[in-house]
Amino acid sequence: MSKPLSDHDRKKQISVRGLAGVENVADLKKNFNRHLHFTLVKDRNVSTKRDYYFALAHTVRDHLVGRWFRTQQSYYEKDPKRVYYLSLEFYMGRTLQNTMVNLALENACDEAVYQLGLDMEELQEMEEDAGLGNGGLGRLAACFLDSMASLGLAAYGYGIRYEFGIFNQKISSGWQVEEADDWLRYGNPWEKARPEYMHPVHFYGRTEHHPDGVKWVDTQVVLALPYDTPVPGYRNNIVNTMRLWSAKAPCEFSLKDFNVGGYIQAVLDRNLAENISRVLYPNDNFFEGKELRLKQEYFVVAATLQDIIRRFKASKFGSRDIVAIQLNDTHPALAIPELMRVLIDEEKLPWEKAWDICIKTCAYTNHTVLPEALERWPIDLFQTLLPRHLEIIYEINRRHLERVSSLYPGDVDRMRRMSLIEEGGQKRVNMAHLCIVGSHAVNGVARIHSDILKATVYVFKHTYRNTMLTRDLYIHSPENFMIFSMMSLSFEISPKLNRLETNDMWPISMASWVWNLKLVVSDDYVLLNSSQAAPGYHTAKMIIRLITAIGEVVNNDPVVGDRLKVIFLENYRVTLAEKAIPAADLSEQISTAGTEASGTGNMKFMLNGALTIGTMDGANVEMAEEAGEGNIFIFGMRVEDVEAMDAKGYNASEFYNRIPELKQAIDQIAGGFFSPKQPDLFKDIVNMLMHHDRFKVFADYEDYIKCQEKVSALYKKPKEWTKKVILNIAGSGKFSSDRTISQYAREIWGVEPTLEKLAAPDDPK
Ligand code: D6G
Repeated sequence: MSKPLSDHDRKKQISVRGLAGVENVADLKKNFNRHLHFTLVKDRNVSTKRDYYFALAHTVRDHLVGRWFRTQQSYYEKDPKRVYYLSLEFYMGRTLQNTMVNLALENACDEAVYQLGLDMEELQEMEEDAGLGNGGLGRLAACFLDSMASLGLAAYGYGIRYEFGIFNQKISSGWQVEEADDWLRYGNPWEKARPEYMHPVHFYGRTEHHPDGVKWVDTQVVLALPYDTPVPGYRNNIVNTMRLWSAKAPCEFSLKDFNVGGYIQAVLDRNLAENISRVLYPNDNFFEGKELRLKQEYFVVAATLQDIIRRFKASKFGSRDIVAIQLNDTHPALAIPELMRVLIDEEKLPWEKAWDICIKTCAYTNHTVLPEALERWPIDLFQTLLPRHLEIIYEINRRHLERVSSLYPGDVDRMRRMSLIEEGGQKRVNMAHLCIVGSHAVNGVARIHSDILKATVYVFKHTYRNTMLTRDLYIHSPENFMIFSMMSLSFEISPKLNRLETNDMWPISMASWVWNLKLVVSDDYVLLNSSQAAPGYHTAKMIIRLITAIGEVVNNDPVVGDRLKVIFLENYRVTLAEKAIPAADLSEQISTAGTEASGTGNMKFMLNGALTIGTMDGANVEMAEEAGEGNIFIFGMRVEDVEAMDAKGYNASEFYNRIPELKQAIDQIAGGFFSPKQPDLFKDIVNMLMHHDRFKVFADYEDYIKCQEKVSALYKKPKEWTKKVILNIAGSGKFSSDRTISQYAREIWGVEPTLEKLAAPDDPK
């Protein structure tokens, strides 16, 4: 089928990677052929590239099985404290290469695939991304799973097995168009359904208060069917589990319709229940407030807690210690009232005891301070969907406000600010407040973000001695990006390092990779943009349209067209990031100070050899510290400057009228220079920038341009540029998710990374 590597390329590859592991090659080939024959039921005359990918995936997966059993068995034998990472998103990307790397099978697989006359890269390209996330929050969860396994923690990821992940983006005539991400269409070789661990999840109904406790009755039931995906640690033979729930209608679903002769309708209606796990909400940093989303949030929490309690009761030393539950943002915040409901209504524990367990168990990671992102669910929706949970939330709030009022008698304003229930207009539950009150630890995702959070959480901290706001940073950067980066280091940086002794070295250029994409490349500069707009976010879509419009004009300009290209890479996702990030020279991290909690791309670019132009925001602050301020291009307002400007009042026209180039750029956008056929196409963007720009971007414009001039000057001195690149890479070690997870383990979860290695099982022969 494919073109194998040339002998020259293969020798080059072997000389870079070494030949370790070749002893497995014969077994791998045998198992590959066995899977092609018996699992795929294909012979080589009719096999497609996808069949070959599946045969390879199954061959590699076989090596996980023994390790997975042994790891899970050892957890039952040793009974360590379990850590549960609850997240509505796990942005995993592809699995094949990561598994081969972590099991040290990569060289042997490369060789086996080569001997079979196939091309490894082509097979890898057949794997669908598991795009069960929007961006940083979901990618963080995926990296954390990797690190928890690599550090030997008895950890689990729990989430939803969305049938459709983040949409596929197509650019059509310059506009974003969304297509459904049918990632499971050809099957997923990495998951295993576990119907024996199915749990019921209840919705709607009403509560009955009896002398012996509260009953939640007349509910509608949906079943949660788990699918397990193995999560291998890095070369330690440990394999943890990511368990994702899929919604199944029970057999008796809509039976009343059946009784009146509506059998067909009753079967068709099963879809309504099963819609719960149908699709990921494509909103990043934005609260949409849809009922189906609240159902998803309760669905994952209710199924997961039943599983946690089942495992807790089955464990050998059961009562020895509680478990740790980490809430990835407020999305799984219902874990708090659900744990209270189970402990009180089902396990019959008194409130105080249940609350003590709840606080000790739960910890909360905040991901943003932007008000439009904060989850505030209307009380009416809660009352209908989760009536018992609303009662519990009211009781948590009653006790909480009693405590506030005893500490601050008469301080009504404080009570209002700290309440879990927001009054005024539509009554809502503030999920962040619920998490802060119901957890023993709250953390932000970068030091500056934790500092900003303190202002919000401060009041809570004084009310609850057990509410710890972590002072230290929790910065994350994916382990596997690091491995990919090491690959690009060996291929790209080492020639560069060699050339350090000469005068003709040049910073890594995107050109080689972009050429591979068969894009037209200029000799001098390529400006790459890649992003996705939430389908309902008009401004974001217009910004994408503006970028493509600028590209249409600039790329065809007779003067600059051959020296500067503006390219929009469509469908940004994990696999695209893995290619584009190591290819970049300059990373722009230009959020208005105080608005980006951490960022994740910033650290990945740093680690992969790009220099940064950025504001003092999110992780940029610590990147500057680690690389040295002289090795990063910092510009713009600091948080204090932004606050001062807010106090004084921001006036975009002042900057527009004072800075001629800014005025020219805005006038060109407004006057149709980039959209000659529709001159007013970008009027909304211009109007926003001139009159309602809460990010105040014009205020940073002048400093940004000055800073870009410094970037350009340095780019002309390749030796100095490269030195800074090396200092950045050297300084990026702190941003490893292994370090982050070690810190979470010790400071929040009360567990020690074991760094244990299990003995290898016999590999499949
Ligand atoms: C995973 C791995 C498998 C294990 C199963 C159940 O599928 O080896 O038996 O999980 O583990 P528990 O949920 O009982 O811990």
